[in-house]
Amino acid sequence: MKEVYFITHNKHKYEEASEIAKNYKMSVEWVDIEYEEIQANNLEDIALASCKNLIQTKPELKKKHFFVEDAGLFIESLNGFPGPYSAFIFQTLGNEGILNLMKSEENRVAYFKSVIAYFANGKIKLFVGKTKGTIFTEKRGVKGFGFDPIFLTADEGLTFAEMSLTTKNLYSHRQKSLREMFTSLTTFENKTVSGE
Ligand code: ITT
Repeated sequence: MKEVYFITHNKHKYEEASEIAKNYKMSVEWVDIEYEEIQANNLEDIALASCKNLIQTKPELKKKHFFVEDAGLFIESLNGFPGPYSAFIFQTLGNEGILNLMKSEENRVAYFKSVIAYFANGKIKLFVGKTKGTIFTEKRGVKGFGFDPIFLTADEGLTFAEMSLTTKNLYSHRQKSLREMFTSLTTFENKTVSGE
């Protein structure tokens, strides 16, 4: 069984990835270490910079296969806000703050996006996943994390927070980028960016 390291502070993300990995006969090891996360206006630049920062500051990782992931919630009527600022906005405004901003808004369309930067054999590859839904009018459900209680999926009519991890893993943005990554691990040569 091939092992890849997932460098994240977020245990929920690791648990989602770990379950998906089993379908590909792979295993994910959780590594919770500090690294510099830049602020930028797209998730691709953030994930790539985090990956490069780790390679530079933790040279021992150069011998490993590892990935970082950056995700965000993009709300159409707010011109894509909070998007790449999702972590800060979740900490400051929280779900209540987003619901307040959306109080009299009829267009509730939103999507979650996940970008993985995967490093192996001196190269970095990006994998992207997106899931469309709407911002519900109140919080519903207690599972998951972050904006899960206010994100209603188009497919199931449930918020992510009302879904088990297994069901969220059928619909989420993250399972899409993870599946892309696990699928491509055997053909790791296209669309690479230098890791140096
Ligand atoms: P890392 O250590 O991996 O960066 P994080 O929790 O800080 O973990 P991100 O920066 O990728 O994760 O995510 C930004 C915010 O977006 C995060 O704080 C959540 O509030 C929200 N978010 C990301 N993915 C989510 C998901 O699957 N469900 C709900 N909210 C999510």
